[in-house]
Amino acid sequence: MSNKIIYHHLHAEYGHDVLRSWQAEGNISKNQLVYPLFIAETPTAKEEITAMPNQFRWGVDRLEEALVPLVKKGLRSVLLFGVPTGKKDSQASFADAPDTPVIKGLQVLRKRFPDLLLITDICLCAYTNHGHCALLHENGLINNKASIQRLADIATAYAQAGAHVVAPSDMMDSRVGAIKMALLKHDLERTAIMSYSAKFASSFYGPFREAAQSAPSFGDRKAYQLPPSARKLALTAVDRDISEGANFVMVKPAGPYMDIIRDVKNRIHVPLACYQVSGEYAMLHHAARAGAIDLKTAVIECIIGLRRAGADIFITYYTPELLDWLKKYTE
Ligand code: PB1
Repeated sequence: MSNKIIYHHLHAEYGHDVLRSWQAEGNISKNQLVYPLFIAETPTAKEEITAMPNQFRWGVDRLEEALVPLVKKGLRSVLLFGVPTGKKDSQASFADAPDTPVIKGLQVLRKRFPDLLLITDICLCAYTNHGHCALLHENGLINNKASIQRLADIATAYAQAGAHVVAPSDMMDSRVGAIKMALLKHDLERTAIMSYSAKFASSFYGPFREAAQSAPSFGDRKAYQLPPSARKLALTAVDRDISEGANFVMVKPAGPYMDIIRDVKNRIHVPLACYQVSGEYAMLHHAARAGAIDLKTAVIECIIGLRRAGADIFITYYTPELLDWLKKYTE
């Protein structure tokens, strides 16, 4: 053993919980949590989502029941997904119909929870009869031009119904610019855009597709969601969306893409969201059920990791639990 004195004793730097909080890469507050919420077409519905235990599709008449306990615990933001039952066609017509679940939900939530930030997912997949996130040409290929016009119409309708933020998750080229122009045309410049910019063709969306009944009826989404191997392409997509007017950008999924989160964070000057998707949610849930992990410590560790990677906003189905757990997350 050399007689050299070790001057830097790391244990001294994190032996107390306050010291550990000093070491934390940024704090995590309840304001940074966004809870994805499924709105069913039947007003009185409360439908269990088999693939996502403890998650439900809620009818607009039961949104108060769903959200009062969470708002009391400090929930500040929800991300709304409509789940239409039968009304699907080639133009995604029901997406912005006056009685579509998201518009009805926005009207209820704006009145009942005036302080809640309302974000709406903007996509076509739940409303098209083929389940793709785009309108298609006769030959089945993506009709990008028609798709972004349709997405802009839907975003405008949701903004007019009370959405504070519209979040295009479709991955069509130039949809952010199209939505931005439409919002400005309708004097909706106060509506923010959160773009799902770096969204990958992931295997972790399965439970969501059951929840939202939005799986593609043929093929897959590799033609418009980023390849999991694409690191540079993610940055190009983020640059493009910010240049077209995105106020916030997102990396999705979250856990398997923490390098992308860090790459993007180092590059941009707008808040960065990450989406801990349905497959990540289910994986943690079932691992805990199997006794492989402790759910609370594992979920908190994942969120701390996403914060360390650079995320500022956490879209997670574990929001209800984290509203309780966040008190002492740096232990
Ligand atoms: O939790 C999740 O899995 C989110 C799925 C996500 C919702 N924006 C999309 C992924 C997909 O099904 O391809 C839906 C696409 N608009």
